[in-house]
Amino acid sequence: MKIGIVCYPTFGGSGVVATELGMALADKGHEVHFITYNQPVRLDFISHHLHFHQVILEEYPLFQYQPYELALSSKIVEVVEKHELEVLHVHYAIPHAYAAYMAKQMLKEKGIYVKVVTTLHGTDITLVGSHPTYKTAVEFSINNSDVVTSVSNDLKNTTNRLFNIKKDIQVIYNFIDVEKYDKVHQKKCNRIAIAEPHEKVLTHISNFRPVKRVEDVIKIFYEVQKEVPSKLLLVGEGPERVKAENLVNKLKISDIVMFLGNSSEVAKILCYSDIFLLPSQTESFGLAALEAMAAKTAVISTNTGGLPEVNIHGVTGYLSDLGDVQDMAKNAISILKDEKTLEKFKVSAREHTKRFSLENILPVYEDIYKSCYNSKVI
Ligand code: GMT
Repeated sequence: MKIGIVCYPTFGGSGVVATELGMALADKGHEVHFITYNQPVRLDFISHHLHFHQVILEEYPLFQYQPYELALSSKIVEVVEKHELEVLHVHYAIPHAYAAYMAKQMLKEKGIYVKVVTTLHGTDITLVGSHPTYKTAVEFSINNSDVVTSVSNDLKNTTNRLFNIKKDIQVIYNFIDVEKYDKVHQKKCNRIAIAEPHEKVLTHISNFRPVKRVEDVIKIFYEVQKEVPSKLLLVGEGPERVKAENLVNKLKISDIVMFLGNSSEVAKILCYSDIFLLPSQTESFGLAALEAMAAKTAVISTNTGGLPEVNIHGVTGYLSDLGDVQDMAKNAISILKDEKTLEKFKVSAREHTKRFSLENILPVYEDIYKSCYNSKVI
């Protein structure tokens, strides 16, 4: 099929899911067109089936804010028309579902009919989408998508609670290419570059926004390193980075905490890790936790949002109440206290990811595209 993918090109989870999906579809022979403002950061697969169309914004003195939705919807019209796309899959409702709706209407005027699949990812519903500033337009664009999917049952329920949604939302979990992580593990993981053999490695990966509670990550680690010799790897960039650095300095642990910045080598970094920390305020799914589990890493997280659908308490890791740093530290120590327990959690975490494998989830999206394309023109 000929599929257009609209997404954020950044390290955020929705951009990662969209990019991995596009690459997997191209690998299966579909023609995939990414439409976004930059080349997606995780786009590392070269194929003649993959295309990238950049949305360019024009400066004009009158604009305090450049109208991205306008430029995006015009670009969508151009790409759909030129490449005869059969379906558009937009990731993150704001503003992509809205821009896709506008593009669809413009195309209709030209006698071209394209179906729109919208995937809700989390903060487009929970933190931003339901804010009165955006709510009306978000609700409208969800209700006017041909198919709506969400990345967890929790996000589906939250969407139905916060908005007046008139169509069924199909839950399709985030997915993972499990084999990719196995390959990295099979190659020699140069763990000694990060930690001494007797030290454990704890990792956190995020875009360092307040919702991720990076200060809690540091507080949990502070408690853990008192009991278990260990190192903390912090991967990512964002508004909370300076606060995090200040806390590390204040607690005098800067020699055992490493800030690695943004990285597209997540699988390589995770091969060093024993425990992944995700104490988020809310998390619709927690793709970073799934990636960690695929790399045989146990997860210590909060029990918010869709996290209990991914991290199984007492099996793949532990869940705690939001902000309960002491409980999360206690749980991490209980896993790290002996090699047998640690290995048991690591193996279970890796095993559980099979449920979210690319080979299970990809056909679900393909079926949606097919039935969408074959359904009556609207
Ligand atoms: O929270 C992020 O890291 C970014 C955000 C995004 O939309 O880019 O991630 C959301 O989408 C991911 C992919 O579906 C989910 O795995 C994350 O849980 C979700 N983040 C939140 O809900 C906070």
